[in-house]
Amino acid sequence: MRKRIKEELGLKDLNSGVFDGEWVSNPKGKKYDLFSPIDGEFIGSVVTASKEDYENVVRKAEKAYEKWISYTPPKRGELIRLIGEELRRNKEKLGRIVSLETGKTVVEGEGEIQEMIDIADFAVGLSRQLYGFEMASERFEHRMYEQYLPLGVIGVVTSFNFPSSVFSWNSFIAAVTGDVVIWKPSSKAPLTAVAVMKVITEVIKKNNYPQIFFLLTGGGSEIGNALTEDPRIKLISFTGSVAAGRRVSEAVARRFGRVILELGGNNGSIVTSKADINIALKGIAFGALATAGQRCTTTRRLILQDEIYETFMKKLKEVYENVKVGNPLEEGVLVGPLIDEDAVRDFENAIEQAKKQGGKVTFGGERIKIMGLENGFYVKPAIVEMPAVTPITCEETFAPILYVFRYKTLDEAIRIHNAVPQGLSSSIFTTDLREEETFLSARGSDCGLANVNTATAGAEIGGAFGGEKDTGGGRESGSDVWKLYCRRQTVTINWGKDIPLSQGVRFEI
Ligand code: UN1
Repeated sequence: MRKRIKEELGLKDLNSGVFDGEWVSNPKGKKYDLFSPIDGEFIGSVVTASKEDYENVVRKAEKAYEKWISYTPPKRGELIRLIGEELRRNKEKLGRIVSLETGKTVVEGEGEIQEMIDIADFAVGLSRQLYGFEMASERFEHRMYEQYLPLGVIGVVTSFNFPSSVFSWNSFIAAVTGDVVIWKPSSKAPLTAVAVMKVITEVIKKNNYPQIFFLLTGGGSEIGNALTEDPRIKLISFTGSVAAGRRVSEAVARRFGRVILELGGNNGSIVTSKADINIALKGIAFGALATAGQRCTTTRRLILQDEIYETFMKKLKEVYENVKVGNPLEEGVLVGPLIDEDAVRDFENAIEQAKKQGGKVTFGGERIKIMGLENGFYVKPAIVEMPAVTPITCEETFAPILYVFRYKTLDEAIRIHNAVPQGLSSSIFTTDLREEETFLSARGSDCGLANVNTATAGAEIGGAFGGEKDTGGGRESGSDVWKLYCRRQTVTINWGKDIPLSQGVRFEI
């Protein structure tokens, strides 16, 4: 595998993790070796940014911003279109790098790149639709409207589980509004970031556009903190844990910067006795098992109605029994490894705690060894039946653990559903109009994403993606989220021959 990823990356002589408009040939940070979670094999190294590299990149990014704002939004969109085309050509290759580095299945690795292509298309259309409102002025021969101007240099901090698509959700949208982006990828998935940046920056160079995407690999405590505390970085879009997000939020608020926070999810699906059982089974299995339970949107809690509890659980366990765990590069495998040893330990600890809190593990729940991949991080997905909402079920464990709860009335189901601190995604499986409308009403799901008869995971790019409560309140990707990357300006123009004042105030001189 070692040779393969080096070849696929096209990075034989390049392991720089810093891009300042050019690949910095000798960054002054540390050299990290990366190992695939699939089999523990070495897949490449990356040299991270030092404080000095950081300063250099921020200065270059500020310079790039001065150039970038002289391009009209449709011209900026044209660049994103070219990038989208190149991503289409490189989908398979980049997808494979995602799989090797994060352990995603082949279709999910490619899906990650497809998500980048989709958001590129969206951003191209958007580049001609950055609409402001015009409002009626109370003053004669006056015109009022709102316009959206770019913020400047922004920072995008991404996590390992979506190592490139979340970058593009933020960056392609921000770029058409006129912003310039510094990307700090997760230390667990920097090779994907280097590979993606290599593709993107070559398109930019070939087409004589200014480089507007910059890369700083490095740890959260160095590079992450530097970005967070730097008033030159107008917005930080952060994806990561609740604890880290709280620190980012406080630090950025102190300097009146802006944040977009995409923190933990602890997503629940309610399956009622009126559900189409086949759809529900597929939705729950995909939600709970895809990406080995390492999505922010993973279904972590199943809330099942009393009447169907036993029959549904029996079928669900049959589905789990048939799901193949193993080498994600092999066809037919649906669940690959966890990202690292710590993740396996978190999985085991959570199961232990759930047991202490009255849970019964009725499927899986232990580490497994896959023949030939002994150094990979594989677990058997767990189903844990809980007597009630307990502290461990209020936590997000980034692993395939599905806690199951029993309920009698929909009100009770919604109470259980909303009892956790996180508020990212949710779903209900039912064919009953009243049940689904209740779930979607003000007394229903308290999450940023609410789904009916489909999984908590697998959102499309066209909607605003994000969540409430401890998830941090941020929104990324589609809809009118582009406004978050802009400063809003209210404009008043007097084109008359007098200067009337608002509220009828007179000021005669
Ligand atoms: C994340 O887990 O951080 O909705 C993002 C989904 C994906 C994105 C997840 N489209 O599952």
